[in-house]
Amino acid sequence: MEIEKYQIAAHNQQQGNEQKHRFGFAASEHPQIENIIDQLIKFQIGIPSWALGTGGTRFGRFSGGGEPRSLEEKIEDIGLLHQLNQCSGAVSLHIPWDTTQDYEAIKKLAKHHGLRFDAMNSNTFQDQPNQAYSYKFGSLQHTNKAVRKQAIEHNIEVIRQGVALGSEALTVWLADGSCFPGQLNFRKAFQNTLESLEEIYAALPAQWKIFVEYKAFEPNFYSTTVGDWGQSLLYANKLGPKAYTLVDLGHHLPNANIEQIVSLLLMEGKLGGFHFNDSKYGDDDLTAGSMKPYQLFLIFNELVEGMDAKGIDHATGLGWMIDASHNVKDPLEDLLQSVEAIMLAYAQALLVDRKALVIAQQENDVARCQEVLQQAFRTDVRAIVQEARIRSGGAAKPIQLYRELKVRENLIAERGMKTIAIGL
Ligand code: AFD
Ligand code: MN
Ligand code: MN
Repeated sequence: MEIEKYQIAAHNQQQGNEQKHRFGFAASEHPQIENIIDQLIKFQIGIPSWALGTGGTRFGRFSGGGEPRSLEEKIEDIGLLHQLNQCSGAVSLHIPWDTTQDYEAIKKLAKHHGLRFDAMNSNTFQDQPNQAYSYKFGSLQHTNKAVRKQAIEHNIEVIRQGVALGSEALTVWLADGSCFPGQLNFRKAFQNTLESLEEIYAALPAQWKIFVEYKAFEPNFYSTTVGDWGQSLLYANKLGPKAYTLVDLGHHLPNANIEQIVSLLLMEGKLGGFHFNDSKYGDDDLTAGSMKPYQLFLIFNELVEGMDAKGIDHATGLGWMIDASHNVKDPLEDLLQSVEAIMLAYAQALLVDRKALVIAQQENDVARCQEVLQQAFRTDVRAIVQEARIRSGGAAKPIQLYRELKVRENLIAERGMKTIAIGL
């Protein structure tokens, strides 16, 4: 299914004057509004190929039907999102789940939908059929060199596939670690992982980056070999200038100050990319902004401040991606909500009165510092984000139009009720 431009135009027409009034008010309040709109229009968020189907938990999986059965259908789904919001213009693939035999056809299809290929993801957290060695006790960290070699070769193969598609980054997320005290020698596990990453790093083409994603726990429950941002930064620093840390919002211990992590990684020039999601308890993979919208804003506040301090282009300087899972919502509706929440937080961060904040910080006027931040956070920026979306050809109300056009019903009719997205 594809959404036609005229359907979006008709929907936008039906909205009447409400948006004009709300945006007019916002414009009267914020003289820099056109600048903000330009930045919002440029900002694109990568959709992970694994978030288009029902994620499920280890207890069960309740599909809503019409899930993409192939890489082509995943790209079509992201195309639908991008048509609706005009800011989901990238896809992040997972190999081997999304391996294709016909790169040119996939590139053509992505281009047709206005999508580019963001970071490629390797997978050494599962065993694949016909694989010689098991990853039960880790991959790049493994005590057996043959297992490490197999995992290194897989990552190099992912780079090769990414090159064929025009991607320019590899994200390595390792499930490596240990479940019980004494199981691992931490230093040996680190050294093995570093040596393995060095071999992968050596295979990166000139323009490429490698993102080292960290996670505090799960599937291992005692130690994780890339367990936090400090460990990820150690690897990134040792590997060299093409290596960066990737921050997944769900991969911290409770109450971690993620905005401070982001600020310091940016300062060090080592923040490479983001996986947005939200959580209440752990790596819940919930809709971005659904639990802690203030935290999301504070993270964007540091991102904007830190990127501006270094002259980094907001839209292209970092890899902006979602990493989510959907147990109870329609994955496409959920992704529309996540993208919207990210854009709202970004817009609010752009509104922060930086000069006033610097003065208040300098004067240790703590109450004023909070006032400045919350002035931006409590501003209703929905009309601003909506205006940016409409101007770039998207729908005024993406979820409303998605429902009016009965997109899910159409996908079920096309693909069937019992389909399972590849990889899930
Ligand atoms: C994991 C990690 C990582 C990985 C993904 C796989 O966050 O980004 O690629 O989920 O589904 O939790
Ligand atoms: Mn992730
Ligand atoms: Mn995760």
